[in-house]
Amino acid sequence: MIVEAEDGITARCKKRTQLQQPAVGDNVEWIKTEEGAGRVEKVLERRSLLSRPAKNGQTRPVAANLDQIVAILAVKPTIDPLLLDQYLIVSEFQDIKPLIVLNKVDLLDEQSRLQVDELIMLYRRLSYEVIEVSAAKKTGLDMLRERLKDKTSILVGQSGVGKSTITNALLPDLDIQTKALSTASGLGKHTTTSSTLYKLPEGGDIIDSPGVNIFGLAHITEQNLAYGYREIKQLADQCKYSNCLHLKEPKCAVKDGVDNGSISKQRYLRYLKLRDKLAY
Ligand SMILES: Nc1nc2c(ncn2[C@@H]2O[C@H](COP(=O)(O)OP(=O)(O)OP(=O)(O)O)[C@@H](O)[C@H]2O)c(=O)[nH]1
Ligand SMILES: [Mg+2]
Ligand SMILES: [Zn+2]
Repeated sequence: MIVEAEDGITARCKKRTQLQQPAVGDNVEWIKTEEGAGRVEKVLERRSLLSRPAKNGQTRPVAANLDQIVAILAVKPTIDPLLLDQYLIVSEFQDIKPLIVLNKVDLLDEQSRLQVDELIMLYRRLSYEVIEVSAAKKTGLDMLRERLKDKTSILVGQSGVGKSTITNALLPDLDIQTKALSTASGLGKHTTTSSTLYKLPEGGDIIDSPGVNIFGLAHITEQNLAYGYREIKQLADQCKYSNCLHLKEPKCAVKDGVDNGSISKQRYLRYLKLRDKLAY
């Protein structure tokens, strides 16, 4: 791992053997062992921590001290609302501010524009902020800069949506690797392999992360999953049973909400899908 000192000098570090695994965004105490190298001795207290599920029911830290999770969407390779919901659930659960960014708006044609508008409207109605950018054409970036200012933000989203391209566009002196999607499948191939934090010129930090599996629903219980859906959380106290999971229970305000259209059927179906994933 790379540690940056207050004076901006960086060092390639190992960690003390007994020490917990540090994550990107951690503040640490470290000692210099030789020129450009050192050892992390202590991880300082974290104000937030994202983790992902690891082997044998354990979790691995992904990023620490975040203020904001920026979920990037793009029509190419594809928009994955189920993945978006997972990011939003984690942000609700960890109480980290969410921001949705639609990248590659330059690629939208009339038909995909309509589809995307529908999706954006759904999330805006739930009070999520959605901003539109094109990292390639450099549009919408001032708004994004504004939202990133003085915060520590992580960019997440499936491989190929343009996380590294956005990072490059925000940091004039940077040139991190990005890769064209393979034309046959349109799918990304995980160009970025580890999370890296960069300092923004306007103040604040941005973390470019590798594709999709950087965090899952670690620590999320059935109840937390329901609370991760704002519209479900809002209606849940009107359900007959206080422990209602909004599946087949009678007098469920959430299912009534789906029936009368106040809750999006699509979102509810994704809730059910993620529930299945949790149980598994
Ligand atoms: N047309 C268009 N292409 C873009 C835009 N932003 C990124 N791309 C392209 O999308 C491809 C993938 O971009 P990356 O920045 O490598 O994607 P990533 O999210 O970092 O992918 P991983 O590192 O694999 O997770 C590259 O070919 C970029 O040039 C955009 O706004 N418009
Ligand atoms: Mg990348
Ligand atoms: Zn219910």
